[in-house]
Amino acid sequence: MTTSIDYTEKIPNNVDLAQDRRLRRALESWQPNFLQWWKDMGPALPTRDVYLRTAVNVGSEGWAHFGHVPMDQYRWGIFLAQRDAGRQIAFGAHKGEPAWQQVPGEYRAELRRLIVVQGDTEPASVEQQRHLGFSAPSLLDLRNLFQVNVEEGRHLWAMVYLLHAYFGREGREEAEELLHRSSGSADAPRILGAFNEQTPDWLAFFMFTYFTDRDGKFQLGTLKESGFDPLSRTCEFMLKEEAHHMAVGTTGVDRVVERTAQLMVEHDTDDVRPFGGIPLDVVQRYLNSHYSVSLDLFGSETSTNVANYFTAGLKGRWLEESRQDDHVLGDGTVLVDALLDDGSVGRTEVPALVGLNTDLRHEYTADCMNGVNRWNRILDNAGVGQRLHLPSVAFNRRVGTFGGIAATPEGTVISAAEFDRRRGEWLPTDADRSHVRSLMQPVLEEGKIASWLAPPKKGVDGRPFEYDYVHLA
Ligand code: BYC
Ligand code: FE
Ligand code: FE
Repeated sequence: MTTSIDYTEKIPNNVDLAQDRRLRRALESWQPNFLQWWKDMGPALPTRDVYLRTAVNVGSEGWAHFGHVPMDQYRWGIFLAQRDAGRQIAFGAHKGEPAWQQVPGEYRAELRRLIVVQGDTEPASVEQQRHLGFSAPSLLDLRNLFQVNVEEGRHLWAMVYLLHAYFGREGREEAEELLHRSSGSADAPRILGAFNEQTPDWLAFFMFTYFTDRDGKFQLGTLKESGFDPLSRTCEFMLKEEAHHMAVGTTGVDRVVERTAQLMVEHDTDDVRPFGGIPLDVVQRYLNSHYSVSLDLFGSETSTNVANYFTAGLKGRWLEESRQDDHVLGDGTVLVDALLDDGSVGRTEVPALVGLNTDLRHEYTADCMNGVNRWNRILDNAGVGQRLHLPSVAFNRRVGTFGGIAATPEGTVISAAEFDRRRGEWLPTDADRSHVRSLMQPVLEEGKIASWLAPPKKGVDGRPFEYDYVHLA
């Protein structure tokens, strides 16, 4: 196999689709359904073309090509990282065996489930972000939104390829279902909670790409370890694209915080609303909301599902190979977040295998801290004394140990009544949302930027900020 991608095919790919007529035909018959879905549920703002990157090579250097393309002609394709012929399974009961090139029959259902859950999130995020184009704060931001959207569409292709290529008729049915469920739908919602929430404004979009795409980074990281080699190679390449999505979130929140701090200093007040800014306490409440909803995406603190996935060799740990243990976890223990007997939030010891959701969630939290530290540095440099914080693992949870209790952002367990009373201190209020919404006036002139955030430090692909990144229809 080469690392470069065949663009002469109807479906660009580096998996030799030309050699497999049945698979190619199946995917080519799914393609119009995907395009119809994109038209119905994808970006609603009409555009002529957008300055997008398209993958041209899965190798380590020069993998993307940039150019203006009409979005509905984006070349969504199937790109797997290069195969390592000697790859062995790194963990679980099959540790040391050659990685699987076909689905092991005994794990078929579990593997399909993991791929479907992963695949379900990708189109969901496009649906959630569908209307944001109408309120973009600059052309560059608009372009970044669309870049994220087309790539999430491609991530759907990545999972649909696996379903079609390795799961027969059931796989094809699941691929259809991925286009039928939809975010927020009453009768056919998306599978995971966070993907049925709304992304009503750009602060929510930046928080989503920071916190929720970051769940993507960590989940894909564990699936990259999978003994099922095609899944591993698919996820490896998806992670490359994922880095940009998270950068959009990181720099987006950077720019909001920078602008807010600037207005606070300039006007010597915390209430920057009259000056077209977003107050820091509103930023904190959005952060609290997106972080806690994203923590739910890791599942329960203890889970036999995840223990089974690991032992079966389907889903590893974050950076599995750098872990200093036997990679089987037959008898180890770990500390997981728990509600202690005295009613406080703490940690308790459980067998390592059942604690793997928590293991991953802890990796995620440590990574999230980097953003918070970075935003606090921006505040510090501007001479502002306030700081942003990650709320407690027990705050505002729906899934797992803390799903049934109420806790403050500091992690003190309180009554449901008190939580309801004080909710507006901690989670976005209607007033917060309507203030943010009032700021969401589109700024779509080259080189111009909305009032509520600082301009980006640099453009895309060496272009300046002032550039025609998007041609509107
Ligand atoms: N909402 O045993 P448990 C991304 C269910 S993001 C609703 O603890 P498990 C992206 C669970 O299904 C990455 N239900 O869960 C980001 C189970 O149901 P059953 C997405 C939930 O199985 C931005 C039950 O509760 N990828 O790529 O250990 C833009 C018991 O749960 C939720 C993946 O998630 C929830 N939040 O782990 C675009 C990777 N959580 O079986 C894209 C694949 C749990 O009792 N998925 N439940 O009926 C997995 O690895 C696992 O399914 C999970 C949960 C980590 C999600
Ligand atoms: Fe994705
Ligand atoms: Fe993403």
